[in-house]
Amino acid sequence: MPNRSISLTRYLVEQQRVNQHIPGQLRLLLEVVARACKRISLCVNKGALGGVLGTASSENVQGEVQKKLDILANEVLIEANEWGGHLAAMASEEMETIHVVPNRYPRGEYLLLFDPLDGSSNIDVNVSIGTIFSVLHMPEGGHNTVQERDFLQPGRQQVAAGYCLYGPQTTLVLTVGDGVAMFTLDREQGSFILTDNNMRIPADTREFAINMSNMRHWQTPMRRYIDECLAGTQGPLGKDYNMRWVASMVADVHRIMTRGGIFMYPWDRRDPAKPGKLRLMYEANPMAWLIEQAGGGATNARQRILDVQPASLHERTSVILGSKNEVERVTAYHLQADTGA
Ligand code: AHM
Ligand code: MG
Repeated sequence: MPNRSISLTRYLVEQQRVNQHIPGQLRLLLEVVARACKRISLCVNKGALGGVLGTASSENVQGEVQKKLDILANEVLIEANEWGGHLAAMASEEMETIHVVPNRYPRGEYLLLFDPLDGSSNIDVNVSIGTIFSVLHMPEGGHNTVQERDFLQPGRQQVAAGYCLYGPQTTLVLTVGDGVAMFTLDREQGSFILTDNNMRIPADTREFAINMSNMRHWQTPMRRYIDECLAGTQGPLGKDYNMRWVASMVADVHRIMTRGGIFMYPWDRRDPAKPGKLRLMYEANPMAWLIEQAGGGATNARQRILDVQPASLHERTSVILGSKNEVERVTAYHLQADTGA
């Protein structure tokens, strides 16, 4: 049974006492994000009764039609975070440019990036969705005015990252660089309660997650790996695989955080100019850090995601993450193909 007395607040205070790496502003930031996620969770739960389902009459910067909940979740996160004095600016999948904290509020040291409602295609069909967030420190020698280039830091420089999954339970999964902790929302108490203080991903797996309908568009090394998985005990990997695809990265990653597996959204030929579907700064980076902190691996099929130097806020990337040995295998297949080995 979980120890019901450890709330998110207590966890953060105790982490600060032991490890000294959660300064006051960062703790406030994480509590505010968690509070915003609670509000989003309530909206998600109301569904049609709250009038939150369906499409808004707008598109985001990626040219994707926005859902009402995408916009609402974005507003909840901005309103909750802009007045507390802990942030300098925010960036979101749903906003073309950065949102600098208005002059009427004090500015803090941190930058917050988020995908307010990930897995939007699942909203109206009542399947799990989530919020993903990443926290960076303002670069040293900071500028008087915050600019987009302040955000363009490689993922290894994140100071906190997490996601909140709105599923049968609402769970917040968080890292500040000292392992991964999971909190479950207790709706009666209205608080997130620690339910796993050390999530670990097994190095091996028999479960993969990929949108198989894109198979004909993949590169050869990607097809090779999936062909080998499908060949099961008869093939070179010598084991039978299971497949899952929720089409909500948060839900797919959470399954991997819980029982292992490999998640892949590779580059494909549908739109060759795009390096992938998922966004580096507020989807791939936070997930990659969480996965690494839990003992897994995360690459863009060739390079560690956390080492990629971002060139723009909404940059896309291929994503291969999860159980370490399997991620290394897929990455090695790509590198071998590149060198003609
Ligand atoms: P979104 O941020 O617009 O919701 O898109 C990201 C989602 C991921 O959660 C998920 O892994 C992927 O897109 C699903 O893509 P597809 O519909 O191609 O399977
Ligand atoms: Mg998303």
